[in-house]
Amino acid sequence: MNSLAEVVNAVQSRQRWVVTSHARPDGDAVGSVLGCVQILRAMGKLADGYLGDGVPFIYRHLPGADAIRLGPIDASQYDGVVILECDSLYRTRLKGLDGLFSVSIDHHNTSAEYADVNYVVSSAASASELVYRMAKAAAVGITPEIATSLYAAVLTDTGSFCYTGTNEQTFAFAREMVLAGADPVAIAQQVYFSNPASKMHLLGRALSNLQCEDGISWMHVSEADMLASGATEQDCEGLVNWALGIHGIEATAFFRETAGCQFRVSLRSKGRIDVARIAELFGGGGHSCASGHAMEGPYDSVSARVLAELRHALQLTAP
Ligand SMILES: [Mn+2]
Repeated sequence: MNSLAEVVNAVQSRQRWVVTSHARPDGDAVGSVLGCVQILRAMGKLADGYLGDGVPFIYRHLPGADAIRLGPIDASQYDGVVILECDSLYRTRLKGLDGLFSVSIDHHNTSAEYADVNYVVSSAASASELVYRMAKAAAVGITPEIATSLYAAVLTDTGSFCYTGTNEQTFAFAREMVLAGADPVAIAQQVYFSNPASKMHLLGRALSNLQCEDGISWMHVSEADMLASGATEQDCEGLVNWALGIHGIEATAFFRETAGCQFRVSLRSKGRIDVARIAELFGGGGHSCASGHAMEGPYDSVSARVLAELRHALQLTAP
């Protein structure tokens, strides 16, 4: 892994930057990209933010969100790319990045060192904390706009400071952001109390098929559920957490049908089992407490394969 100084040097020595993150961006992806764009500009660089799937509804109020581009990228217009929160270029689902000098900043413990410069710190609770470290190392002052984006990122990536990995460092970072002008109440209201109604209708459908068994819970939404709720892909974000918040449940799986017999699987754990390892078995990845992957097959066989792995992991870690 490279040092923070090497990251700053790499940025200083090139002028025109793409800043991007993974497809189906979450709050950390959006907030870290927006903050990083502002920080690079404060370093005197040209910087443009790209997200292949655009900015989800609940993050559109963040400063600069309306200037995020969808791609494809014209590599001749840039000298490098900062990739946040990705274990490969492929995760961005953006075309045009291949030839560019690349800097990877990530906090996933499954992250590979695929870029020219790699700064991966799995102890950080959000990628935004690492973006902040870069700003400090480059002596960039944190404006209220940067603070707002980076705070929204850590707020959402820690599940409002609840998930495993949240520690005093996380609160110290959040405090810095509030001191720099982030308004925690306004940000929380925009992110958590501004859901489209379709998301709540979809949640109702998911909860109506919730199942629990010996420490594991699971639920699913079908294409028909999506249609009946008027829901979009981004309405699925976070639904998985509802099935984890049950007494005695250690891990949960959320299955979403994306097309006939194609599923997105989200896994969550309270900490006893490592769900990143399970997602990796199916070609995905993530954190020990939050991971995801894609699978093919009828729902019954897809869910049976995932639940078998969860049961196995629970047995191995039985107290
Ligand atoms: Mn993250």
